[in-house]
Amino acid sequence: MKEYGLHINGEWIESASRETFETKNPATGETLARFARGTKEDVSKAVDAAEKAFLEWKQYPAPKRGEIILKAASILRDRKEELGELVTKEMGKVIAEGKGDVQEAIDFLEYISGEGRRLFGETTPSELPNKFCMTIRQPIGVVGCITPWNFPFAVPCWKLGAALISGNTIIYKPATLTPLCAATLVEIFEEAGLPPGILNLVTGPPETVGTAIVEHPKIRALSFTGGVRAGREIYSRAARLLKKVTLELGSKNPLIVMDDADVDLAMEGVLFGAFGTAGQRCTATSRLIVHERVYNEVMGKLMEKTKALKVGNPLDSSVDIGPVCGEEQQTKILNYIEIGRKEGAKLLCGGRKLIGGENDKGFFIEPTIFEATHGMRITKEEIFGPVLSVLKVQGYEQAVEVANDVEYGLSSSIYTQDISTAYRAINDLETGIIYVNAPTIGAEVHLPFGGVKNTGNGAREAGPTAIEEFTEIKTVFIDYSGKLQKAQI
Ligand code: UN1
Repeated sequence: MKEYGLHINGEWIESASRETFETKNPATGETLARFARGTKEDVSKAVDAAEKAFLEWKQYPAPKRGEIILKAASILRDRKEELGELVTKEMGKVIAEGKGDVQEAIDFLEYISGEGRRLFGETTPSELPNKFCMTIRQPIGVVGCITPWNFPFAVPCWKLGAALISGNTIIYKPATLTPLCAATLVEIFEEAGLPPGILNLVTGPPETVGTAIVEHPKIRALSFTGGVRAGREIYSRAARLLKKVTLELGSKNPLIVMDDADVDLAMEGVLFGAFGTAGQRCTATSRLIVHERVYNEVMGKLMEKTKALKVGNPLDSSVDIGPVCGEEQQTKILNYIEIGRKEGAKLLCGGRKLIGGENDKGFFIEPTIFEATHGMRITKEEIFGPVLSVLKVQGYEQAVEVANDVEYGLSSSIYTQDISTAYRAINDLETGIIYVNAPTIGAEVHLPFGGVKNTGNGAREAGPTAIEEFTEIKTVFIDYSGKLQKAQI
């Protein structure tokens, strides 16, 4: 079995604890590799290396940094099939989506490599003669990137790519469920020519490695994607050190089907949105809000299509839904299903884990649909699994009211043929991302990604906004008048 250490200053080293942990295939239970369990001391060591490397990396011309990132993208492209399989084996999403995860990483790295030739500042006239004003973007220094397991290539690349092009050096802590994808990504950046010390990988549990990153005074910025509870903890601890923090947290994404919708199209969207990645996307459709006039038609079609979904080993290309990512996830999801039952939601299909034979080795849950009432916990809390709550509404106003009445605001969707309704929804739905006639998942990398309310703190990853997270603006005044000129006086 492969063993990995921590990657610090360009070398694979043992952790100070000498302890290890394993990563397993959630479909089969097979152990994939063993990893070093990092400690606070290891994080400090990584920060020392990153601090030193920063001195050189920040002087490296940004277009040259872009070339390394582009090279990493091309290695990912050459190895897409194999890496897609790795995602599927370690995280459990079906193989087409495993490759999609890698493709999203490629897309973003290609996109952000070009930012090396932009990193635009602004120029503006001065209020005084013979004086010039502009802004430039500068890197922050050593930054911490803490990433989730659900997109083990795409989401890390959003963060690492943007941090690197901006000239920062990185302490990278991947989720403990997907360290093999992370280590492979680090190897790829190294192969692409990234000098030592710039990207340091410290694997290990959030309580030790995560906390050490959050509390290390020399890590000036943090980028975190994960649960809302952890996000709150990170934000408050980092606040004491006045760190710059980007948070991408929970969601409860609604998909509205209006009475004039193309119902067949909408049902395809719901199926992909709710059960793609076994519902383990920040963007997953977790609430289906249906106009009463099409309710029966929607439910009939939805049940029929959901019952036809095949759950199983995600490497089998005929499978629609793979396992959820580990026992903890499975327990949490099953617990929510139980909560739904107890609070009186009507279980329309699914609701169980798959048992017997090969199923016992993995963590499979049937696609589950509840007919629910707005306000139940299953309609308000993030479940992060293949569980959909359906809510019947009387019309547009109520649909929007229900859609917005949650603490989160990442993604939303409306199916309607009416252009006015579509534009009203674009205006009215309180989310950072909205889709018209498409499900809540599937954002493209050259547009900003992020949410409002408790989904985060308003920062946007990906797109042209990606670099904001990782740069400081410096304001420059150049006075060539040869005399002291006093602004405002
Ligand atoms: C996530 O779930 O954290 O929009 C990211 C999507 C993907 C990214 C999801 N492109 O569904």
